[in-house]
Amino acid sequence: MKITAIGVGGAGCRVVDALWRDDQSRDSSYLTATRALDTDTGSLDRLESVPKSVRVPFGGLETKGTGTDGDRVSGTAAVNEDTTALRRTIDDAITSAVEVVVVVASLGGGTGSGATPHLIRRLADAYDLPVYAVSILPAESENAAIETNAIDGLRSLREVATGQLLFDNEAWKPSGQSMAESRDRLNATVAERLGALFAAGEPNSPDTVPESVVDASEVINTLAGGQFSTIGHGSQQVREVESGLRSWVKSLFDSSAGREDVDTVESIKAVDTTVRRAALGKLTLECDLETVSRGLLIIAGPPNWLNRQAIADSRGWLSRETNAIQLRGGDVPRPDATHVSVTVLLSGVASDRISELTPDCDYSPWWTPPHIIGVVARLRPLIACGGSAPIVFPLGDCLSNLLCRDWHR
Ligand SMILES: Nc1nc2c(ncn2[C@@H]2O[C@H](COP(=O)(O)OP(=O)(O)OP(=O)(O)O)[C@@H](O)[C@H]2O)c(=O)[nH]1
Ligand SMILES: [Mg+2]
Repeated sequence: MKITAIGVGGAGCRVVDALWRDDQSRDSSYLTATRALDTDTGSLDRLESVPKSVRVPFGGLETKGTGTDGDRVSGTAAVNEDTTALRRTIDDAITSAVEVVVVVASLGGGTGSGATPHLIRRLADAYDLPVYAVSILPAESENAAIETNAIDGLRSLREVATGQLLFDNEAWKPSGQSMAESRDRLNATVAERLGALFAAGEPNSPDTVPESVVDASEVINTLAGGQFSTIGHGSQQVREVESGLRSWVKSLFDSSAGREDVDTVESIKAVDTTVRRAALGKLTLECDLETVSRGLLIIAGPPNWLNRQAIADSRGWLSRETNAIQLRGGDVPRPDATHVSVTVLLSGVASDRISELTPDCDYSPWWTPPHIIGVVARLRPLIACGGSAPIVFPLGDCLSNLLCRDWHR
């Protein structure tokens, strides 16, 4: 799928920088354009990969080019100060090829939390495209102001973003390491998972045709399962790594390169264990698998390792494991791959971490089991009394609860 990726604030820009490297490392590109937007000019200068031309400072009067120091209100003032310039740079980044816009920010930061919801609101108003936030949550050991930023950021983004893909620093930051020490690894992890998702539908090799293509609509429909989504990833090496020269020479003389005979039992095992590793391993946001409302399972690897029956069985397993109402799937044959790699997108998830941060909000979509149980519970008095008189009240109640998406509490 073709995306425009916009980073906001220090962490957001660094993740987009890592996404840029991920995109460059792939055979075909999913990134149509990038923008790195920050109130801190020094932080923009220190990015490693995105071209200087896409690094855009904003809010210079408000922040003097040194960031907001965690002040969310200042982040909002900064974005309002430069609306026209930001609008212009984003307009240039959203061409007709773009299918989805992704805005990455850490919700703990003043710039990320304060500016991102305003940017997304404007994007959503201006373009008929899904606009997803990639929201980075702070580690619990950070200060209270950072946590408050995250809480306010989550609430604001809920109103404006088409959905949020979460990454939880708390779960991923190795204990005993500072954020400065660990952030490159964390950002590479986010980029790897997002990249695997966005690159899945991009053509790899003219000789290999997927059984089931993952196009943008598969991702968009899966993300429509609810406000919060999480990504799992797993891989298993199934072939020796060959030097670039050796594999090039081999591909010149051997038209069946990448299509070696593969033991069926081995290939079934590889798919099966890698799918389990992706779904049961560490997700970008830990969640209760039973709360997933929609899922997407992407299995990539050397063509002969993508055993059809194993893929179908794994999909069945994931469907049972999650109770997902819809579970999509696709395969990505890669003749040069040395690994079977699995990416799972799970959406509409409920998570303890989100409940801790925003205990009074229920983000799950209205058709999920807790809501349906809530409706039945509320209708029970009506059914029990069997009368028509009280009908207005329970129905009115249900309708108002449906509108505020909070009816099982
Ligand atoms: N995953 C990840 N988290 C980061 C990174 N840098 C900072 N953080 C976390 O993100 C929060 C701070 O966000 P930043 O992006 O640095 O802040 P900002 O949006 O630039 O806002 P201000 O600097 O306050 O104006 C804290 O919770 C940090 O621990 C990073 O590169 N990756
Ligand atoms: Mg900053």
